[in-house]
Amino acid sequence: MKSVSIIGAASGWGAKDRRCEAGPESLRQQGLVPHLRQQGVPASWELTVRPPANHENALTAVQALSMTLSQATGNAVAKGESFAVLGGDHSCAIGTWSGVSQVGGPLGLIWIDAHMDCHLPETSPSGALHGMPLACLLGLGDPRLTAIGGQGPKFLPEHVVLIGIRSFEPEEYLLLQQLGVKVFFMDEVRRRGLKKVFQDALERVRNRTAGFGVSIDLDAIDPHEAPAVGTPVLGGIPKGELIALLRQIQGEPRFRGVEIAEYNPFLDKGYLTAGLIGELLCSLFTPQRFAHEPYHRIGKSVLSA
Ligand code: HAR
Ligand code: MN
Ligand code: MN
Ligand code: MN
Repeated sequence: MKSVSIIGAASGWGAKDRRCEAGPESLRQQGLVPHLRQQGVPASWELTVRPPANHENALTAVQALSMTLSQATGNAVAKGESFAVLGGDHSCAIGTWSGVSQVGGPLGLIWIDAHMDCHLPETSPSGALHGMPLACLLGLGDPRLTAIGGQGPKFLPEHVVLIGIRSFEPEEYLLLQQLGVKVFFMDEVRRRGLKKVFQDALERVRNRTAGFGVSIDLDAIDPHEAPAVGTPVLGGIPKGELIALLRQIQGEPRFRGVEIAEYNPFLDKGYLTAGLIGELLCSLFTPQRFAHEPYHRIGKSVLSA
């Protein structure tokens, strides 16, 4: 099985609450890698990327981080490894997928989020960059961000699917509709069940693509089960359902990697969200012959120090 390269994206410059920048280091100190290895996942912590100390503003911070991050994911995929990018706020998606898109053929993307993250700077109510990464990846937004990993869109609209959406502004939905990107709202997930929606999503991202990835914003999951996020929205996806479905991706030869964003350790309840991140990674990467055990913290929490 492919080895899994873990890449921390330690930045909160795309969010209002910047403390999610502590996410990757917190997960590392809580023993995520030994846990994954115990579960049979050949994971290693490749590197943690950070914005340079001397950037001018949030945009140049995200730009610099995205450039380094795109090289890291591009390298992992070029070496034939799987990857897991751990945020940090969700603007890390610009770097993650711009890097992957440089390696071989059109790419599909399943975007699991409470939000659409498809604002332009002109339409964003907050100005926060974690509300814009999907637009950037579709080729729209600040040219300093859309140029990362080469000019132009990194995905064709028909190869992108959103799941779990329940908080958005009309402008970003209009943009997705104009582009022809499929959105599975939380209402539909509840009505038809995540299993059917997920099947539809997989079909789209596998259809005429060379590979596909999954971007998970933790706020897609119900905040009772994933409290450690900066912008929680009630009525999310039950974590058990998502874990069960991610297991299906395991055998997919064209699955490239995953991104899990928005973990803010200062907002966690005990290890609820940290544990969930371990579970999500195991569901994607644990070989089927291993029993799937709950996450036990091995290291020390940065928070209890
Ligand atoms: N749509 C809102 C904005 O752009 C809220 C974005 C919230 N951020 C996220 N994105 N966590 O998934 O300001
Ligand atoms: Mn979100
Ligand atoms: Mn998001
Ligand atoms: Mn596990």
